[in-house]
Amino acid sequence: MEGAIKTVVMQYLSSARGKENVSGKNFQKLVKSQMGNILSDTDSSSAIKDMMKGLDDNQDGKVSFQEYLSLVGYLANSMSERKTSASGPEEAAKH
Ligand SMILES: [Ca+2]
Repeated sequence: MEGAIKTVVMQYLSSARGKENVSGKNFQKLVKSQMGNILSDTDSSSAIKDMMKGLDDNQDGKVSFQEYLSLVGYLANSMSERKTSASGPEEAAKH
């Protein structure tokens, strides 16, 4: 678990390259390289762009650590719903 948290933080820091935010371009790379199995349309740049717009609370075109964490939280949440749902994808989609 500690290793997983460390990975989450280190991936962000390496994508941010010493800055406080991850640029749109580096966010694309981060999602494509790290979340390809968990997210279905990571090979579509426009889908990632749309996702980034949804995350970008302060609309500065960049992803802050807080905004990144909401994506991580969303993914963790959908993963736990998939694992706990006994009744298949249709039922899970209603939540
Ligand atoms: Ca932002």
